Amino acid sequence: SLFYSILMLSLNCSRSERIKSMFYHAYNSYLDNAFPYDELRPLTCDGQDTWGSFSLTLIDALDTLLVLGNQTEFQRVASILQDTVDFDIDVNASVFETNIRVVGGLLSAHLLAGRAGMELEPGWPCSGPLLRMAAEAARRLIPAFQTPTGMPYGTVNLLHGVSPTETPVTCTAGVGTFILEFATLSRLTGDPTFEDVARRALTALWKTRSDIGLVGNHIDVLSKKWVAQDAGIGAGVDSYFEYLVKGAILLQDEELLNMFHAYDAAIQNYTRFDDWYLWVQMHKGTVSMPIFQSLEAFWPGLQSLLGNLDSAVRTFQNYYSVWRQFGGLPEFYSIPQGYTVDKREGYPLRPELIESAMYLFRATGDHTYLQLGLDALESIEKVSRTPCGYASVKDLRDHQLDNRMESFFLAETIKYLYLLFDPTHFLHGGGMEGDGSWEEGGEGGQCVLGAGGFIFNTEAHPLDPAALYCCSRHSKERQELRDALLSLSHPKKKAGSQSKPADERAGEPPQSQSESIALKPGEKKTLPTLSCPVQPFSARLSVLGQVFSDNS
Ligand code: DMJ
Repeated sequence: SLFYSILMLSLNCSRSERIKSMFYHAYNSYLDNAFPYDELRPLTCDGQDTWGSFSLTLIDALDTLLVLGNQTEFQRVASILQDTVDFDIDVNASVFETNIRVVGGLLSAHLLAGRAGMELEPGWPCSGPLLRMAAEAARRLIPAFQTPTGMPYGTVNLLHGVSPTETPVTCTAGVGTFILEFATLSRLTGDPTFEDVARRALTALWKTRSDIGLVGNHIDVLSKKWVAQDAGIGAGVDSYFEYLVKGAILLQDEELLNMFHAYDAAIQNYTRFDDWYLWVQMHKGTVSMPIFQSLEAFWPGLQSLLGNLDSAVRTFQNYYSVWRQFGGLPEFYSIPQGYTVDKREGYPLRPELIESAMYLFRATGDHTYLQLGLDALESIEKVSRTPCGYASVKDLRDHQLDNRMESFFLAETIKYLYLLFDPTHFLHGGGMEGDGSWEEGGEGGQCVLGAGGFIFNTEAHPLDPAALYCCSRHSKERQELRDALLSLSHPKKKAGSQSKPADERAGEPPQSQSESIALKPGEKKTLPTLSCPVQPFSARLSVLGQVFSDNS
């Protein structure tokens, strides 16, 4: 009824205001006490560098400012970042984290700059200062991909490239979580390098799947040997699957979707029990860890993007029951025991369950998902709020806190919460629905932007498929013109014949051998230690006293 709709609208409005005030409490505190460090320390009220030295929280939070409607602060911060952030630094950075948070954050800010009322240079969205910054950051990551397999190292020095002592062992997500940002870069700028390396890594990873169609958790990027052989959908793997689905949607790429479907069939067959997903040995399919990890809570949302609503809804219910038990999602939850796992009782303010709630509410309209949003709002306020921000929960059983507020709290958790309660937000897409659903861009306003919805990268940074299409079209037209002119001056040279598609190059040596840090004859091999963007997987496995290593 009309009364009910008005009531819901006003309730959602007051929730939106509460979420905004949460954001500003944390954001202002970061600016006042932690900037230019990467993160705020909410208990000691100061800052620290964590994933590099790039004022990470500010980059990660930039597009959230616009999501909350704050154009002026978006403009101010965008120009501060242009003036202050320098990637020419002697810092060892995670290739994965720098990509999803820094490259992803800058790309989405670039794509939203028009809506933020920024002065746009001619040619936007195919050029612009934030796009150049994103490309600069990504260029610093490229040396990591120069391995014989094309799979990247986990860490790269932004100034010197990959250290000769760097471990070649990285996690699956660290290999397969680039296609969204790198293809966006390539298609906006016309430089194919980024998309090529991301595709080469994806192809190489695909070829390493086991006979039963599963991938493990950590791989040696030089030898292609699986070092940790647990297959599942959580830590170390999660966003690989996410990027196959979202890459397929963003790029209209059937090959990526087919890869996902093949994995999904094996995942459903071997790892799903009562709509929970367990960890299994990648070659045998036998259960290795009957555990739910909080990172896995993105899965129902991903399934809903594919239209698999029934199973998504049931899995969400399982995960929501864990949230209700603890007022948050513990990092690990033992399914048979129905309880947290030793040393993994924390909740570092992660977004995944809220993210799934947002997708499922959009898909079903069921108010269960709003209820989860309310629960999250209440418990984060009650347990995590400090005078100086919001603190990660060290232990959900006694509400001890950690002196850490990860940048994804402002980039993802708050953003998804806000979007959950604002179903007509322009980021939900849907043509005429919502305020400012689309805008004009490109040279001479020839592109319609935003009308096809947005795809969120794994750090909740929205990317616009229409911008990719628009800029590819322009660069194709320019290329055709160049080729036509070239063929007039060099009639024999066949235009466009110089580069092979990335998948045909899979398995070939890296293009730039001089920059490769692959072992050369006579060089000493360092023992592989595990390297993962989240936490060493060995540590998590040792919780159960089970480490699967390949001795064959
Ligand atoms: C974020 O950095 C990303 O969502 C990533 O995919 C997983 N970990 C955090 C949030 O939990």
